[in-house]
Amino acid sequence: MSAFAQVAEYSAKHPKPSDITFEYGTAGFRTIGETLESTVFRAGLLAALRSQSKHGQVIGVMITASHNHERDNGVKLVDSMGEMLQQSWEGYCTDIANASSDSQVVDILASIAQLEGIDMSIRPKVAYARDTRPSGPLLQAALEDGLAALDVEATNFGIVTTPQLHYFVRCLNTANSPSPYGEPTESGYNTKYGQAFLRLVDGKPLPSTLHIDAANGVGAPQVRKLADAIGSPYFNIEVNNGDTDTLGKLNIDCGADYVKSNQRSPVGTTLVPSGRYCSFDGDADRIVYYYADDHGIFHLLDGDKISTLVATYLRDLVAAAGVTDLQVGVVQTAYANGSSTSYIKDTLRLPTVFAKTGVKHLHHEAEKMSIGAYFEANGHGTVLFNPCAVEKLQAVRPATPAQADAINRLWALRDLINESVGDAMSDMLLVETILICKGWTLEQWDAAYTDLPSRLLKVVVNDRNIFKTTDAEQKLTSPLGLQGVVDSLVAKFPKGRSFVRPSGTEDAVRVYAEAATRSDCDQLAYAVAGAVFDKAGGRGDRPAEFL
Ligand code: G16
Repeated sequence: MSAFAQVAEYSAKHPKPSDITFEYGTAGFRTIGETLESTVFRAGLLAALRSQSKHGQVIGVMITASHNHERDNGVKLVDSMGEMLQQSWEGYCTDIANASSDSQVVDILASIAQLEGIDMSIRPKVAYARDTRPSGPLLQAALEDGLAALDVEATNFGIVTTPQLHYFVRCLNTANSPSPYGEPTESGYNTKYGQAFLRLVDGKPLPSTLHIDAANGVGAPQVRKLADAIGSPYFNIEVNNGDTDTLGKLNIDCGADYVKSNQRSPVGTTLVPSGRYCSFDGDADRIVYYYADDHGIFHLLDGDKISTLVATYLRDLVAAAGVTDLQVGVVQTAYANGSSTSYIKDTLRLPTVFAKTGVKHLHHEAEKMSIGAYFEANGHGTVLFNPCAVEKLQAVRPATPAQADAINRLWALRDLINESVGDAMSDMLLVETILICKGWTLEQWDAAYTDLPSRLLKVVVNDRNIFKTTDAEQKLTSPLGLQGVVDSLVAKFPKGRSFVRPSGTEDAVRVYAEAATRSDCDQLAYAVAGAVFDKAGGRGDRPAEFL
């Protein structure tokens, strides 16, 4: 009997909407939740094949639309070390999602199996989870049909954060290796990161309460469990926007994306000077911090500020450990504030490279560095220790107690960091650790450099696919002539910079601008957004002019 004998029958239960073309974008498929049934079913089939192509290793499937509106949902595959799906497979995902008939679904599976030389006798293994969205149960049922159609050994991790699923996949696939990553359970996750945190902060002065805006998403219950597991005044938190039961609240006027884009505190949070605040996004893979100064002015500590804090701390520890040939590097995207890039290059004197938006792109660049810190300005990122760096650290024979302490701290930091993907909870513990060890307030952290005023806008257009970019998405090659308009607008403003790119997670085009002053920055951002709207089929309201 063919390995695909049952696929057509199951597939018939999940017909593809004929009027939608799906694309595996920045972080998998994302669109209106109810339209994704066929796509999620087919993602299950693909996850099975991917597992077989990896000789039966576990592949992850996460059902989430992260920072998007609650009506959206999405699905992405997690590769065997907990990293984003290998890019050569993204095309397969798009192809199968768009197959127009059940028999075509089977044909595509057969052709991938042949192209990849897959041994169909291997029993596939898939681990899956979802976030709190209302369309989650429907899509989970579709996924389970896809897994049943290929007789997958499946593990349901329930409702967890996206980075927790990445962690579970890595744990499962390293369980019997010389370096197991951890126990693939929620409590294993909390114990691993919680214990590493306590090892690093033990004996230091206690920090004040951290107020966490959980975007009314899955991060709320999970961070409470983490706090219970840590059970120490070193992690004294208050969770706001933690309502996952009431429909219509997820990511609305709260969460990391709202705070970063609007540069203001989330709903329900009144900032008090010297208070400490952070926001997760809806699936807790991003984090930003913020505070109000003595005049009540809001200040954002975004992914750029996190990467500079972390890179500085790691650089100093590596130096204290006496490891001379270990270089800490930083990976950023075009959204990185110009001041952060200058600070990394000119003050920290660390190498920095640019990657396209999407942690999958940054991750690969960071892998090339000895210790690579990658963060998007939106607060999504982590740190990777290259295997060569690990070997070098293992080879060090400390000559002084200070050197031994630095090495111990580096090992503990590695245990504290979720190396599979950006993780709001693990990143939060990392930031907390550094602030506690340095005895810093958020204001002291912020003092390293001053951001140029920046603005991120969304423009809805008829067809975002006409937008093509080059140079790490900093220049448009299509629509023809639009980049020239952007360049001429940028030239009018001191320290002006702006770029336009199609979103890979929302049906919109993103416009970023920065300039020397807030007024110049906003004028530039709205002028560029207006040009995009006028010249590339803007829909709805034209971006409001800055007054
Ligand atoms: C996802 C990706 C991020 C990316 C963001 C926005 O985040 O994982 O790397 O920066 O989408 O992408 P785009 O500008 O293409 O829409 P999340 O938190 O939504 O999973």
